[in-house]
Amino acid sequence: MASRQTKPSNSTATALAENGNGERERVFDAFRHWGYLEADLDPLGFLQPVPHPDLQMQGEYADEARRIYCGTIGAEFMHIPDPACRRWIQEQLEGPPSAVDQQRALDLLTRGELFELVLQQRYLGTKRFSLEGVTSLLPLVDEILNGAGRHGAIELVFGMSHRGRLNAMVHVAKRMPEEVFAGFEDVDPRSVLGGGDVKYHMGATGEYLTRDGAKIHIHLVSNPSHLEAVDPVTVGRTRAKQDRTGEGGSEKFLPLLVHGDGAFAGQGVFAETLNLADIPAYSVGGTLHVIVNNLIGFTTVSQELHSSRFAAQLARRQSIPIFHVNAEDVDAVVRVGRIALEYRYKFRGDVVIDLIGYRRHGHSEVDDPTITQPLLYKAIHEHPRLWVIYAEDVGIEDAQQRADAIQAELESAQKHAGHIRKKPLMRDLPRYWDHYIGGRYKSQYEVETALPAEETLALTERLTSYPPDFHIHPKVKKLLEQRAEMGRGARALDYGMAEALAFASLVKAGIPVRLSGQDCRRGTFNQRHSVLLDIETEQEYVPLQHVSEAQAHCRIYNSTLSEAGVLGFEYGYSRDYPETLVLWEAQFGDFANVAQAVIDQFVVAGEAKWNLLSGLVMLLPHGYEGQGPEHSSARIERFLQLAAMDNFQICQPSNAVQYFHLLRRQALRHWRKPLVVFTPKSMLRHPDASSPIEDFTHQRFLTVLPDAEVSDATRILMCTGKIVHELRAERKKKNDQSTAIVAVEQLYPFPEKELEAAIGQFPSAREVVWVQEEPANMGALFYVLPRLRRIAGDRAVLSVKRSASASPATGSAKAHEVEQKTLLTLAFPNKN
Ligand SMILES: Cc1ncc(C[n+]2csc(CCOP(=O)(O)OP(=O)(O)O)c2C)c(N)n1
Ligand SMILES: [Mg+2]
Repeated sequence: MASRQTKPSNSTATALAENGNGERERVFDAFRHWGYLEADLDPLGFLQPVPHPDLQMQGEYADEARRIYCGTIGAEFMHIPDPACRRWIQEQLEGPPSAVDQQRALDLLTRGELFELVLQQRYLGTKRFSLEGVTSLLPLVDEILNGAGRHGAIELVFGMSHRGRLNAMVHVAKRMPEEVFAGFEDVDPRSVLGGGDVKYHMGATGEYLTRDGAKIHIHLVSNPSHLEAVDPVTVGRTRAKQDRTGEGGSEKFLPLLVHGDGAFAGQGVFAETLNLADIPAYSVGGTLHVIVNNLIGFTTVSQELHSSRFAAQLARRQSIPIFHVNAEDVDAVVRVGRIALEYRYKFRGDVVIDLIGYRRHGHSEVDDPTITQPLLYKAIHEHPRLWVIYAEDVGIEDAQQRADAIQAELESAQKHAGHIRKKPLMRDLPRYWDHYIGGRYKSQYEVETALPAEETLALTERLTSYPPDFHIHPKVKKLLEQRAEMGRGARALDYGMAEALAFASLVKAGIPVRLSGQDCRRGTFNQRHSVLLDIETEQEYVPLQHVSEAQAHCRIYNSTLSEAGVLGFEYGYSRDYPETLVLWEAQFGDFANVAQAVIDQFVVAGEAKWNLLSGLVMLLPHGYEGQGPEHSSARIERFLQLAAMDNFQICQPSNAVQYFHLLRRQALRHWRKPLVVFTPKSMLRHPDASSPIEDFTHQRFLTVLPDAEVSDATRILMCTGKIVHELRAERKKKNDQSTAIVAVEQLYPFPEKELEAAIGQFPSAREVVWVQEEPANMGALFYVLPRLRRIAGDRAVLSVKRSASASPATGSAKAHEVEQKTLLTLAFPNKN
C-alpha cells in the first residue's frame, strides 16, 4: 500500500516535556536508534513490532519521529561512526519524500506478476522460483537504475540467485519474454549434452532505459546453485571493469547483489565478500545489496535461520546502513532505493536494502508449503496481489485494462517460444574477449617464453634496485644482492627470482599482473619480497612498479583471511580482464578447500556451463615436509578428478625456470584456461630446484622433464613435484646407472606424447614405477596409473606411495622422515 498508517503506540509512559531543540533531538535520537524495531515491515503482519523502552513516549515530537522511523521504513544507521553519514541519512528520512512515478511502478509490478502467472499457467509443475510476494523488487531496481543513470553509470553488474531471476532477466536485463519461455520448452537438448545450465542460473545481458532516457548495460552474472557464491565473483568482475576504465570507473560500473534472507544470514562467503568492501585491493566504491526477504528459506523460518531479529543485521559489523522496508509500500520501496543509491555514490560504501515481503508459492512451484507453514500459507492465499493493492491505493483506474493487455502480450510471446531456437541470453561478450579462445588445447597455441639475456639483465637491474635514500632491511638487502648475482648468471636462479622475472617481463611487455593471497607481498615462506619497506619510515617501494616507463601495473596485495571470498573475487576479475595475469595464492594448498565451491562451480565448470572463459592462476603450496596433516597436501587428487574436456591446467613445476616459463606461457598464450600450480615450500630456495640463467634465455615450459643423466635404464621412476629431487639425490648416493627418473610437470592436459617419448628413450626398461609422497588414496596415483598402463606398452606399471590414509600426512616430523626414507628405499629396491 502506498502510505500506511503507523499503529498508535500503546505506551503508557508519560509524555515528556517537549520544549527546545534539544528535547526534539533527544526524542528523535531515540527513534533514530530504535525506531526500526517498532516499524511496520511485514505485509502479512507476522513479524510483530518489538516495543523498545526508549520509545515509550508520546507528544508531538514522538508522533513525528514515530511516523518517520516506525512506519514502513525501518532504518538502522546509528551504528555508523561517521557523523556526516548519519546526518545525511537522517536528512533523507526526515525530509519530505520525493515524488514517485506511480504509473511506471505499477506497470513494473503488473508485468512482474503476470509474467509469473503466464509461466504458472503454461508450465505447471516446473520450477521457476517466482518473485510473487516481493515483486516490488522491480520498481526498486528501476529506481536504482534511474539514479545510477544520473550519476553516469553505464553498467549494472548484477549478481542474484534463483528467486525472481527469470523475472529479472526479462524486466531488468530486458531479455524478450520469448527467450525465457523458450528455456521452458527446452527445444534444443542436443546442443547442451553434458554441458549448459538450468534456465534460472544462466547469465544474461541487455540494455535498460532509465526514466531520463539513459541507457545502462545490464550484466546479470551467471550463477551456480550455491547460494552467495556469486557475490565475490560479481564484485571482482565489477572491479575489473572499473580498473579497465581507470578514473571514474566506480561511478560507471555499479554492482548490485540480490540475496535471499536465509542465504544472507547463513552463508560465510557473503560475510567474506562484505569484509572486502573498504579494502583498497578489492573495493568497488560501494556495493548495493538487496535482500529479497520472504522471511523463509525453503521450509525454514526466520527464527531458525538467524540469531538476529533480521537477516540483514549481519551487515552491522561494518559501517553499512540497513534500510528495512515493507515490500507492499511501493512508494517507500522506491524511496529507499533512491536513498540507498545516493548513499553509495556519496559515501562510496555498501548499503543494504531489506525488502520484506512474502513468498506466494512453495520454495519452488512444485513444492507444497501448506505442509510446513499451514497458517502462513492460509494468510498468503487470501492476500491480494500487489499490483491490485497498489493500483487501488494510488487510484490508477485503467490498471485492469493495462493488465489485460500485458497478459495478452505475454501469452502471445509464449506461443512463439516453441518456434524460436534457444539462443544464449548473454549475447554480447565484451570486445576484450575478441582475442582469446577457450575449448580444447592445440599445440599451435604455444608461444615463445624465453627472454633474451640482455633483457634478463636489464630487468634484474630494476628488480634489485631502490631509491638511494631508502633504508632497506639488511636481510632484504642481502636477498636483493643475491638476486642481482642470479640475474648476472653468477648464481642459479631460485623460484622467487624466477617469479619476479616472469612478472617483470610481462608488465614490461604491457601485460598487467595482479596477485592476491594471504601474506603474499612478502610471501608466506619469506620468498617473494615484492614490496620493499623502508625500515625507518615504512614507506613502500615496489620494484615491479619501476620496471620501465610504459609498463603495465603489477599489483600484489595481501588479502583478507579468506579463501572463498578472495578466490571468487579474483576469478571474477579474470573474467573481465583477460589481458591481465590474475593469480590467487593460498597460504598452504590445503586451505583452497575452503573455496571448493568457487573451484567446482566457477573455475573448472564455468566454460562448460556458461561458455565463459578465465585465465586465473591458483598457486597452491604443496609438498610433504613433515609439517603435519594440514600443511602438506594441496589435494592434487581432487583437482585431477575435476579435469575433463581441457577445462583447466594442472601443473607442478619442479624447478625455478619451469615456473618462470609456465607463468609467462599462461599470460602470453591466447588460450584462456584456469591454471592450478602446485608450488614448492622448502624447495623455493633449494639449489636442486634452482635453474641456470641459460634456461631462461632458451627453452620453454616442458610438460615432462625426461631423464638426461642415464643412457640405458632398466627401470623408469616417474613422479611429479619435490620428490623428483629426492629420487635424483638417492640415485646419486647409490650410484645407480640403471634407473631413469622422469618428472611429470603438467598433469593435465595429460602430456601423453611427451611421456611416451620419455619412456621410449629407454627400450631396455622393463618397468615403469609411479612414485609419490602422498598416501595411496591421494596424489596423482589413481589418475596416472591407467594412463601409464596405456603408454607403457608391455612394461610393468608399479607404484610406490604412502599407505592409504584418512589424514593427508603424519603430525610427527620424525615419522615423516621414516616414511620418506621408506619411499626412497622402495623406489630403489635391491640397491645398497
Ligand atoms: C550453499 C547452498 N546450500 C543449500 C542450498 C539449497 N537451497 C536452495 S534455496 C534454499 C533456501 C534459500 O532461502 P533464502 O536465501 O531465504 O532464499 P529464498 O528461496 O527464500 O528466496 C536452500 C537451502 C543452496 N542452493 N546453496
Ligand atoms: Mg527467503
